[in-house]
Amino acid sequence: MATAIMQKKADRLFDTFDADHNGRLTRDDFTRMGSGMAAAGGDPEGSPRYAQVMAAYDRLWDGLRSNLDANADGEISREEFASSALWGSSAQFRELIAPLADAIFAAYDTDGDGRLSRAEMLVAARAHSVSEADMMSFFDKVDTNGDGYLDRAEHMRSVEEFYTSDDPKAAGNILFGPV
Ligand SMILES: [Ca+2]
Ligand SMILES: [Ca+2]
Ligand SMILES: [Ca+2]
Repeated sequence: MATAIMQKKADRLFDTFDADHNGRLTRDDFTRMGSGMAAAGGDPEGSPRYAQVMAAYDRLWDGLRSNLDANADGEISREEFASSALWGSSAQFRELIAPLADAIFAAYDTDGDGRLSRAEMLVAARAHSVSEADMMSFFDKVDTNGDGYLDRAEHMRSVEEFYTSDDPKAAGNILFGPV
């Protein structure tokens, strides 16, 4: 961690995850994001999709808490989040974040066809307060084979760039909007 672009991305992601804007990450934020994602996708409480989406966000929280909550108080502060050894490390990314990114991919893949359409990514944009224009600009950059879908590899590459690249021009940087 340390480079300016990394710091900006960490701040951006922290603000995205801090759904209740109280300056720290707790399980509540992830429950809120999960239900927001389910609502944006039109999945009512009690439906199998609702349960799947909530489980994905729950897993995301558990994975982050067990690795980033340095002082073990059940919350992740902005400092804990940004100072994590995770940023910039491909090894840490593969071990910690790649499985979480897979869970979120499944949560985004509403129709379960194994790829993310523009419509599915717009649902995610709504749930994470990213503008439609920003999401489409991200989509076009990371759909590297230009087939109009993000497949697993394209999605994973973009998430990996977000966490590990200090290239200010890396396409994955704008996963949650411009930095
Ligand atoms: Ca919070
Ligand atoms: Ca899909
Ligand atoms: Ca594609």
